[in-house]
Amino acid sequence: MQVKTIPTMGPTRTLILLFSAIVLTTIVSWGPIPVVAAEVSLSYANFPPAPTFPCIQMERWAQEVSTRTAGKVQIQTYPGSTLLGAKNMWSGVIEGQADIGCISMAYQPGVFPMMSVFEQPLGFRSATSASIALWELYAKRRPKEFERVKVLTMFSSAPSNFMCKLPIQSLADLSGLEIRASGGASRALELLGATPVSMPASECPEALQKGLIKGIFSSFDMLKDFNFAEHLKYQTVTNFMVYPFAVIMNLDSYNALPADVREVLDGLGREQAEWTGQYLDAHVRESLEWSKQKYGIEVAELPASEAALARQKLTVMIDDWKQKAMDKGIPADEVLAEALALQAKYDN
Ligand code: 3IO
Repeated sequence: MQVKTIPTMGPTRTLILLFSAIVLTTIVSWGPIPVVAAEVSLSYANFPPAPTFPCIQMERWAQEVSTRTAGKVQIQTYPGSTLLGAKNMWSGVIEGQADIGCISMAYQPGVFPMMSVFEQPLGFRSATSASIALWELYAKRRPKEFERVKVLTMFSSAPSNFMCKLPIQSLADLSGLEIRASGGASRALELLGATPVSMPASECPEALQKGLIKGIFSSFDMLKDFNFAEHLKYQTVTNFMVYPFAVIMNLDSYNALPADVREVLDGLGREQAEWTGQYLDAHVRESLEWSKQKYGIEVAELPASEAALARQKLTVMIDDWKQKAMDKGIPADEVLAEALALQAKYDN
């Protein structure tokens, strides 16, 4: 009887095969070796397009958080309403559809009875001073209206001005003119005799294209970042008011973070407000220069007598804000006095 013997490998071949198997298994199971393993990944939603200042500050913040946590935290950014849009940002973050989101307070009238003092015609002269004042008032007062979220930072637009198809040299020129604004700024336009058309900044390009509006009342960064200088040739400086923003985080997402990470986020609040204000003030100058060179825009001040008349007409807004705030139990006189004291401190 013949016994068939199974051919066996020599010891050298066995070792080579074993070694190859170990190397292969290692490569397959580890994958490409990462530089640092991110332990936490957070989504950050924003409504306007990537080149605009709310998204520029978002990228800067994401980078800072990554650096300061040594790569432990990675932020996935979603500009241009790709995760949440202007109108569902607030509820979307509260519900956890995004961990972090950027809101323009003017898009939710009535929701922020205290911090909407910054939507009133206080006459801040720069985004830097308004942003620091906004953050400091928030940090001091911690208003109830934000208690369902973690506030990571706040900042404001630069002062609002008219960007228009027609020159505006007087309040008479504004009469009945369809101008886009939002929140407090829309109320201001109404008091000045214009026809405010309220919508988020992200909807302006379409409204302009369709001819629904003749101009926009907001800050001059938009001339370049949305290319509005192409169609809105006449700029009128008013500096009546700003648009306040907040960067908010889902409470459960924040509370689930390790303590050292929470400390990094908390430590960035005021710094980010100041960084954003400074970036924006410089960018407004750049935007105006660019718009002059490329499209030959004209920039004029509202004549002093008209500006004084306008400010006079707008004072009723502050009384209305006070009344609404007091109805919600807010010490409106104190809050307004604090906002004005911060303005005096940082505008000079
Ligand atoms: C703004 C909003 C998104 C992108 C650029 C911007 N520049 C000024 C604002 C202020 C604002 O919220 C608005 O609606 O005009």
